[in-house]
Formats: sequence, C-alpha cells, structure tokens
Amino acid sequence: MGAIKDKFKAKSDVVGAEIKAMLKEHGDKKIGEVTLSQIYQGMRGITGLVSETSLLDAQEGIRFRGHTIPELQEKLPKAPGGTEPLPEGLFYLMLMGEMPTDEDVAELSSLLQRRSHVPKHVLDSIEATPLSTHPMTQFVIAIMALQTESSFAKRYAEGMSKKDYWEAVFDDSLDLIARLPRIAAYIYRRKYKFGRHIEPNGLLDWAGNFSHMMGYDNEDFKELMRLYMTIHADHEGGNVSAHTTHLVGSALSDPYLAFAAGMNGLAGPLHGLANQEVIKWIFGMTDELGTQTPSKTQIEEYVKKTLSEGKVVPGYGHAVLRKTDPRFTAQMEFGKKHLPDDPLVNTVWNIYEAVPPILQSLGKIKNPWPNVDAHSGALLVHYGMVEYEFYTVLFGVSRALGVLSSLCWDRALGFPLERPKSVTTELVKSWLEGKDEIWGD
Ligand code: AMX
Repeated sequence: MGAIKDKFKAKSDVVGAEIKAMLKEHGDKKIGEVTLSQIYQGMRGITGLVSETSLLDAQEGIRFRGHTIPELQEKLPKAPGGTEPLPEGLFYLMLMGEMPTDEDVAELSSLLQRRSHVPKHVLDSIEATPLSTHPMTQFVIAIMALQTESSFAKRYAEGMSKKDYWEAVFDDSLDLIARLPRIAAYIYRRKYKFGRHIEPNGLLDWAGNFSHMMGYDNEDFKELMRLYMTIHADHEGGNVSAHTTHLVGSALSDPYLAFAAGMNGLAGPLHGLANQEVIKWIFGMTDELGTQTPSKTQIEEYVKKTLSEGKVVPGYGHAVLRKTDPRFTAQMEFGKKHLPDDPLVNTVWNIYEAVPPILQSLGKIKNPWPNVDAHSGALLVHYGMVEYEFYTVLFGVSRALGVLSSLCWDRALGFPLERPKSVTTELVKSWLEGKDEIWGD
C-alpha cells in the first residue's frame, strides 16, 4: 500500500498548496448568484461544491478527470482478452488524476484482493435480517457492521492529529472497496441462491471476481460488470449519493458511516433505485400487454398511462444532463455488440424512441432523454440476473469507487465541516417586503 499512498500524498500536497495560493489571491471572487427559485427547488445549478474526481457537462455528459467514457474504454487497462476497462483503473485515475499503467492496475487489483476479508460478524449481521429485507437495506446494515474495522474511528479515538486524517480515510476507503464485492455477492447468494455462497477467486480482477462470487462466470458477463462498475462509479459531486458521502464525511464521520449514508441516498427511486424501477416497469408493461415484444404504439400508450397515474417514467430525465446519457449509450453499444437480438434489450431501444417525444410534449420536463438506469437492467436480465431488487446494490458497489476517492481528497485537502445557511419562508416573505435582511450565519 505504501507506494500508492505516498504517491497520493505527494499529489494532494501539490493541489492543496495550489488551492491555498488560489484562495489567498482570489478567495473573494464571486462564482455566481443564487435565486429564490433555486433555494426552493433542490439547489439546481448552484455551484457550491468541489469534487476533483469527475465533472458533468449538461450536453456532453460525464468526464472522469477529463476523460469521456469512450476514452476510458480505449485507454484504461483491460483484463486479459477483454475489451472493457478495469474499474480499479478508473479508481486509480480518479484518485491520482493520471492514467494508470497495466502494472499500476495489477498492483491495485492484488492490493484489493489482499484486503478483501470480510469479518464473520458482518455476514452474521446480514443473516440477522429477514430474507425479505431489501438488498439495499442489507447492504447498508453490512457496511455499518463493518464499521468496527474503521482505522479512522480507532485512530481518532486515540487522538490522531489532523494532518493524519487523510491517511486513515485512505486506508478505510481501500478496505471498503476491497470488501464490498464480497458483501454484495453474499447478499445476492443468500437472498436468491439458497445461501449457496461462492469462494472468491484470488486470480481475478475486482469486477471479474465480483461476477464470479455472484455465480456468473460467463466471460461476457464479467466484461459487462467491468463496464458497469466503470460507468456507475462517479457523476461529479452534487448527486445525492456523492453529496451525502461528502457531507457526512465532513463531520469527520469515518468512511464507513459516510458511505453508508450515501448508500441510503442511492436507495431512493429518483436516484439509484431507478435501475430496479425501470425493469419492474417494463415487466409490468409486458405482463399487462401479454407480449415480450410490445410495438411502439403499445409502448406509447403505456407511457401515457404511467403519466396519467401521476408516476414518473423511470430511467428518463436528469437534474443536470440535457442529452442522452453517455452511460446509456455505452450500454447500448455493449448490447449491439453482444446481444443485438435480445427481445428485452430491443424493447429498451424501442422505449428510447417512444418516450422522449411524449415527455417533451408535456412542456415541463427539462430532459426527456434516458439516463444510465434506462438500460442497465435489460443487459443483466439477458445473462440471467433477473432479481431486479438487487440492481441498486451493483450501482452502490461501483459508486464506492467515486465517492470514496473523493472522500480521500476531501480529507487530504482539509475541507471543513459543510454547513450551508438555510432560511424560513417567514424570513423570505419579510425580506421580500423589505422588512428584513437575509444574513449569513
Ligand atoms: N417522468 C415523468 N415526469 C418527469 C420525469 C419522468 N421521467 N422527469 C421529470 N419529470 C417531471 C418532474 O417530476 C417535475 O414534475 P413536477 O413539476 O410536477 O414536480 C417536472 O418534470 C420537472 O422536472 P425536471 O426539472 O425536468 O427534473 P428534476 O431535476 O426535478 O428531476 C429526476 C430529475 C431524475 C429526479 C427526474 O427526471 C425523474 O424523476 N426521473 C425518473 C427517475 C429516474 O430515472 N431517476 C434516475 C436519475 C439518474 C440517477 O440518479 N441514477
């Protein structure tokens, strides 16, 4: 661990010094203004956070340290014989800000393997939940049980100096990333495969081993997992899971506490749970219509029915994006390459044609295009993973790569407790009448 940790420390010291100098010279520079609508409507468009690992452009989509998804597919190291990127390579890129070599990724993969042991009490905590418990709830319970292993919590209790916070967060983050696949696979096999667990294969990469432990040894599925774990990892800092992890971490809650909080946010249907909702919605449609291959007209009618019942069309829309999500496109490309004739995947593509004009015609939806969740489930179903309640756990394992590399940066740069100002509507009304001021805390 020494070399990668030392390299991160050296990099973050340089950035920390740059930020210090920048703030000394430009700290009072205004970055924008905040409107009343924004504070009442989910803070859309308020620039209020720094997140080093990725940046989202409304038109272009996500870039990880400046690289688009196709660029990651081209440049990141691959598994032997594979064509999709290794997600631990993306973790390295987000952490270090530089493209890893094959050797860097091999070293990181084996480091994660060595740190992947999950203590028995964590598995026991999963076993203590009723089998019917949602997999995301089991996931969060297991992460919380694993908190006993937090190096940050132990060292803080022993009086660790501020200057060492980054190191304890770094250790915890790597341990968590190493252990999450085992936890997630355990939940999957317990809930859906009669508790017939599969031992890890120490020769495989992080995502390949995850597939293996879930019971999917098909090479194409492993490639799908590598792509899946790469594209779901990060979406800049303001989304619910990333922002929550960052916020809770700012209280110096250790990475286990902070990440579990982020995962509770990911479990919401407007965020990560949308991936299960999409497949549930499609299965609902095909069941109701009595066909696996609904026509475009039938899909349009079903979309209108969903909207008339006051529900959202899952997998469509986004708080920041204003075009088709490149994460959707990457999965579509995977589908065209590996399973072009799959009926469910074809239905997803037909939905892609049918939905945007209908959403657009409503006149209120800012982005009628599909997001990442519109596609992922159909690919999983193709390979036999039909248990859609589990899908958000897959998202969560991947999201750890982004939010935990960000958390390392938060502590390395010494970011303080996050504490924005709030107001009451009473104060806003009296401010609008000129009777009061809206002041800082
Ligand atoms: N279906 C129906 N209505 C939608 C819609 C959709 N897919 N997307 C947005 N709308 C509605 C909103 O509910 C809102 O209605 P209201 O004015 O009656 O309250 C209106 O259109 C305006 O919303 P917006 O400004 O375009 O979107 P937003 O930033 O408020 O919300 C999001 C973004 C993602 C929550 C929303 O598009 C949505 O609910 N989509 C479906 C759920 C989904 O796919 N979530 C996953 C997002 C990606 C992720 O985090 N994994």
